[in-house]
Amino acid sequence: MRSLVRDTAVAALVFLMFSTPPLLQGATVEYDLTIARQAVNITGKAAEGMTINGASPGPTLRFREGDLALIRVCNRMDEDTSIHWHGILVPPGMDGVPYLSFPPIRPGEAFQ
Ligand SMILES: [Cu+2]
Repeated sequence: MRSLVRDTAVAALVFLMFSTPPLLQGATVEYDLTIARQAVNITGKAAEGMTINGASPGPTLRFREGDLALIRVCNRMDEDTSIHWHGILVPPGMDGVPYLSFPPIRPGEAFQ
């Protein structure tokens, strides 16, 4: 009887080990992005353009699988805007398609 209990417990443990996906726990990676309209010079001729953190294109955001991304986007322009995370699986209310899946970021406001 004792052997049956032990064997059952071992079988249950093995089942749990192989039936649950590995838990990916990464770091919380935070970025602050500020969208603004300012002078840019990409082609050798100065012009006004949209920048992210003062540059165009904006910074490269780096994550590892399992990380939790915490991104704050601040709109310093005088019109609505957003950042669309095209091709990246994010919750629908955070994918940055204004008027479709979430309201745009109003001038002077931020979204996190
Ligand atoms: Cu898209």
